[in-house]
Amino acid sequence: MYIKKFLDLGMQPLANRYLTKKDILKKTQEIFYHLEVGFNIKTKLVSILKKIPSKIIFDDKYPYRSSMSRTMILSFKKLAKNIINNYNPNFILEIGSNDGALIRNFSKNKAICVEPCKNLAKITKRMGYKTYSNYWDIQLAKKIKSKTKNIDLIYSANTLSHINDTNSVFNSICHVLTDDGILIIEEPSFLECLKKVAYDQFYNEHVYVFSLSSIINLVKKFNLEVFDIEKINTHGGSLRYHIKRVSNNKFKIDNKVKIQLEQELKNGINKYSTYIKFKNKVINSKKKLKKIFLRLKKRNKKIIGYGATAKSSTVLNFCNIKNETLEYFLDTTPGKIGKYMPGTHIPIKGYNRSLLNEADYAFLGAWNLKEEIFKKERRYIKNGRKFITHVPVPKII
Ligand code: JHZ
Repeated sequence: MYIKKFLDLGMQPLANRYLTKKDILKKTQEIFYHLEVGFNIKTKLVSILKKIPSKIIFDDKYPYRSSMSRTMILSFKKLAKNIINNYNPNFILEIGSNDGALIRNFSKNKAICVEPCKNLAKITKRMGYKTYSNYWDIQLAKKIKSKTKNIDLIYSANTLSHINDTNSVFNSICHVLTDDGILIIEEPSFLECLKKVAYDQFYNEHVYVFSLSSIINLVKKFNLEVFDIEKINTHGGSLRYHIKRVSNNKFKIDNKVKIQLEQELKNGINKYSTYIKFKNKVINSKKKLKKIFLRLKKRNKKIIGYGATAKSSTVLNFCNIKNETLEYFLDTTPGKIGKYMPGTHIPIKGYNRSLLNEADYAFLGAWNLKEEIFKKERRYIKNGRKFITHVPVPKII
């Protein structure tokens, strides 16, 4: 009732569902869904309208690996140091531990992982961490609480926005967290998404793109409050929320919280008209990106993709850019190499410099890792080759 639709990104495949050659030859039915995005005028929460059950998405073949970028490894290392210095927790629980990029910085007898994707859970188990390969819900929270009573720090990056039932998420967190415990959440910031016209933050896994305003509203129902935030550069501009129980008087609410709220209001995230303006920018972005590809193709330029991201899936399917235009993607992730992009069926090849050097232009699928990639590809750039980006406006760089 309170949700107002503002963006239609068309029929989209599941973003991380890379296809094998066999899938394509057999014409195995790919799952498509209508990707529409809405804004809740009451809670300020931005969400996709069609929610796909977690069990369909997060299975035992989930390909995304946090450790594939140095940027993420360093960001988690720094965070772990800060957690120890600022909170010195007795026991840590990570929800959505992926391949252990964060947890590896903590002692094995003081940390546990939750990771429903069995292929990933296997990695942290092998590293020696107790790992529950289950979805995060109250049943699991009860099981964990019955065994571990002193969890005073819960951390979750890029996971809570992937879970459809937000009430279950926070209810389960409150069940295991000690009274003076701290919850740290890290998620792409909707304000950054707005400023960068980063419409590719929307896909089936990102059920929600949070803002500070919407997080405050979500957690207050559980007597939780945000007492500090950090602006971080990961995943295209994220916010790290430090949250405590309202009853915990140990920490004062930092002024950064007030400043960020003011920024969000100033940028109109509480007004529907802002979302309509955003939609118009997305439509323009599509036109511009298609024009760039068309112009380069007319000049017989070879275009490839760099970083077969989930985000690219949204962009390419929305802009209808296929194999004839973008020949292949290069990526370092083992579970993506040799497969095909969802929907567009663009092949993904294992990263190698000579394949990159064959290209005149590379579409920056992982625009959020631009700094790291540009550093790595200094030579390619020095040789006069270019990248194409769509963020914040489509252009050749
Ligand atoms: P990256 C995923 O999104 C999915 P994606 C998920 N839903 C989410 O929320 C975020 O992550 C956290 C490759 N690469 O991080 C590795 C190279 O090939 O932008 C990755 O496939 N060479 C869980 O997929 C991709 O780029 C390189 O040198 O949008 C980056 O994916 C580097 C640095 C990366 O996330």
